[in-house]
Amino acid sequence: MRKTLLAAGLLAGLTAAPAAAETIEVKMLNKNDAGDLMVYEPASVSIEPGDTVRFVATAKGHNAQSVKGMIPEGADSFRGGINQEIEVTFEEEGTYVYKCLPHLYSGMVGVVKVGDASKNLAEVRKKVSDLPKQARDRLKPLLAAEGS
Ligand SMILES: [Cu+2]
Repeated sequence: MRKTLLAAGLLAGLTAAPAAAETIEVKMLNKNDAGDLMVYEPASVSIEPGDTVRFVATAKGHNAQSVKGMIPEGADSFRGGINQEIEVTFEEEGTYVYKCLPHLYSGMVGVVKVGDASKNLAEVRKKVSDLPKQARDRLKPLLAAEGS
């Protein structure tokens, strides 16, 4: 009897537990298969709070760092060094824009959408105009998908 209760309790605990956190890889590339230069691949990822993105230095000379004013309020900024593989765990829901510092003018930007990405999307879109043209051109379609 005691054993049965214990097993039932364990089972209830398991079903109530949130899905295990995942780690998603984003490659830093000089060129992707489509021929685009200085890109993150994939350029946009959708994850859940608590998930981690690993920025992989597949090609040399790149980094990944959050763009000021283009992450949710209260979220931690992040900054990897050049050629540094970093792992960032995203806790706050919303849209995060990040860049490669040496290649921002070549449009090397990416987006991480965490949970309800629409939360700060309006604020993020307002800041797009502050970026260089090639970064704006890359970002606009990435930020358009949310439909709000
Ligand atoms: Cu780069």
